[in-house]
Amino acid sequence: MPTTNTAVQQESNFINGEFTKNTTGNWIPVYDPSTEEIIAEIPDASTADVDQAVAAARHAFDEAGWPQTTAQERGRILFRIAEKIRAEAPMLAELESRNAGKPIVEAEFDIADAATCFEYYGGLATKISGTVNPVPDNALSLTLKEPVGVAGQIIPWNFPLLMAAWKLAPALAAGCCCVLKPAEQTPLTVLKLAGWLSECGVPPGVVNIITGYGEQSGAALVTHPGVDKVAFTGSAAVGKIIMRSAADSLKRVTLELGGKSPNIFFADADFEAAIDGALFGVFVNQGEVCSAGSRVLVERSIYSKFVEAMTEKAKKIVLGPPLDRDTKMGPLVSKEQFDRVRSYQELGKSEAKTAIGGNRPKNFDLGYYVEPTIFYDVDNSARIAREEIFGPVATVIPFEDEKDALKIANDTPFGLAAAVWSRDIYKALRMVKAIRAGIIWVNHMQPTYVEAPWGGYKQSGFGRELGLHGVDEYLESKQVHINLNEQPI
Ligand code: TXE
Repeated sequence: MPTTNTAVQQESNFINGEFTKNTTGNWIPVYDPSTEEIIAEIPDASTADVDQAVAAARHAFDEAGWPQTTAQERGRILFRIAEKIRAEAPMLAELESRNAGKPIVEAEFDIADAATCFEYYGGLATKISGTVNPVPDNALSLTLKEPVGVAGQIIPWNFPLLMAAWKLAPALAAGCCCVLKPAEQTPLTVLKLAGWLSECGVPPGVVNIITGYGEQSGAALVTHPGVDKVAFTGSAAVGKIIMRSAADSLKRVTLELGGKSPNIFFADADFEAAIDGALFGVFVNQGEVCSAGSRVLVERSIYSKFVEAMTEKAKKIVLGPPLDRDTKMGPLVSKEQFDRVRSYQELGKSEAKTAIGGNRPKNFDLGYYVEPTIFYDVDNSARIAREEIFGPVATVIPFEDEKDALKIANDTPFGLAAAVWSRDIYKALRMVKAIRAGIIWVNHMQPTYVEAPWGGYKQSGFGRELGLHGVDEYLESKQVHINLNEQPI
């Protein structure tokens, strides 16, 4: 592992409104996964750095008056952040594409979505209000909504700036202060954002960014007594660790974890749209999507034709450099992810039949590229159908009828998302009601709107991001009872 390479941009933690010196002297390399080159280095933040960031956030929350700013002021700050992201969108999209390996066209969507997220919560800041409770006595009973305090936020590498927006925007709207740890693989765009916060009006300490590994700085954030709430997006394995360690100080925890989402195709669905939906559902963003439709359930009567059509269209997916506008699929984010997905591709060959893919693509000796892969005749009990692969690997499973489809769809430890494709609205809605998942699309897969809640059932976690629910997760409810009798009892 390289240490200090002066040819490479060295980034910093962002604490109390300033980029700080690397206190440990240890650097983590950040890669361009399409060339395997190091493009930057970030500090391997220590627990002392985390202490400093939490202290800054606590000061901003407890003493410097961030929660007391008016909702209008917080809203205006969020609007300014949205505008700044829009103004810098071409640069941010290029940086995101380069660092995460995602096709530039998809990175442009993500950056636009990040701006929209800040804008949405900017608007919502002035709509957060409490309630009057209909108590029976001669009294006025109120529920006040108050910010939960300092939020520790840990995000993954698949949508780097967008995930930061999903965490920061509702927290700031609610009046919370934040210490956010980006994934060690993809810290660059959120650090750019940090550099603009002051000009957008964010006071020092309200947002702090700590770079570093999960086991060190991430874990320190979760156990820190100065943190009131932890919001995490990542693997189910780390979600479980976080829940256990947050228990000691009984922190509020929200978890958005993995999935093995069923994308269900009935014979009466529009066939062409279905094929596109199946491919997009599992291959967008190289399949590095928590809601990926990685289990493709197909009704037996169209099964062979479906696998054939999916395979033919998959052959046309253009793999290439993420910055090339013709590229439809870039490399996976890291060597670790490449090795993980490659091992599932090999496992799949022994568990099912291969329609296409299963290897590293020819002519790609450099970069963490893998072939888009379709396994079929997969049994739902196979590991490739049960474990999250987080790469472009589809497992196609036949079903007999509605009852069978439902049984297979729900036979998973996860419950993040699902999609149902059918022209029969009665059947589609019966499925919608019976599937145990937090997000269900009908005749579509993957559209995500900031206005609608996002989160999972079962081992896909709990709590909701986005929409009105997203801000609720950063609020406490305070009950106030006012006696209206002039002679107190
Ligand atoms: O995730 P991790 P990884 C799934 C997906 C993928 C697998 C592994 O299946 O193949 O997870 O990816 C921080 N305390 N998802 O290893 O480790 C870490 O630094 C505190 C699904 O990258 O969960 C990073 O910031 N923090 C997922 C974040 O957690 C810790 C998106 C995610 O890393 C920590 C990503 C610890 N002990 C992966 N250990 C989704 N739901 O979208 C790590 N981290």
